[in-house]
Amino acid sequence: MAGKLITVEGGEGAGKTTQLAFMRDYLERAGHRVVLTREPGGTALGEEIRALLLGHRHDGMAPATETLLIFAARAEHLERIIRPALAAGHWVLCDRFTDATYAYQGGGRGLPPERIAVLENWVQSDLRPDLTLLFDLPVAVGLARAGRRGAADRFEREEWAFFERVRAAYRERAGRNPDRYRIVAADRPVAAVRAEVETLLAAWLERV
Ligand code: Z5A
Repeated sequence: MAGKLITVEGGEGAGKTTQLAFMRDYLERAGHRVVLTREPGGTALGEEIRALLLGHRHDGMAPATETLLIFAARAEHLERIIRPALAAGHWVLCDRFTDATYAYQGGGRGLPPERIAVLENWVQSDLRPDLTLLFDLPVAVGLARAGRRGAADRFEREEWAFFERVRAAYRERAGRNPDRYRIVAADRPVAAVRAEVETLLAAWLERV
């Protein structure tokens, strides 16, 4: 595949969405066609699954159900959006991807990572992100930002320890995959985060 898959990860209120538009513009200025998308979601079916996952109609959903719904949305997303875009040589910029499943369903909910790996291998085959930016910040800072935004979704109502496990799982994965991950210190003003993102992208672009 000629295109590249770049994913952006982090806990609640990390500032991913805020920086994604800048990242798209930056990559387009570097001469790439960019498809900006998100998970769960990115397709009509995926957005319906997202509404089931984030809404409160199914509070207490079993972790296995949650994980299978996420991978169902991911399968559709890969088939309809991500693989065609990469095959056409476009760069895909995705707000969350499978690292989020390892962090939230694995770290947060306690699902064994081996189970997630089975689904990852089945649904994605050998497709993995080329680059992942992890927006890392203390849980308290992220939750305060998310709280200012309005009503909490099903994940945002979780207990504090859940978000600490999510953060730990992300950091552990980043530590084990230093070639793919770049950690962004997200607990700083928007302009400072943006400057770091630009530096990281510029350095990475020189290598690919
Ligand atoms: N999920 C999962 O469990 N498993 C999976 O495999 C996948 C997802 C793929 C998606 O919801 C949920 O799905 C997610 C995990 C789960 N959990 N939750 N909730 P989402 O997309 O709605 O949630 P999110 O990805 O966490 O988005 P977010 O909370 O909006 O975070 P964000 O995109 O990183 O932040 P933001 O929208 O850019 O900024 C949040 C607020 O902070 C906003 O008011 C900004 O103006 C402000 N902000 C942003 N940057 C800054 C800085 N630098 N300083 C101060 N204030 C800032």
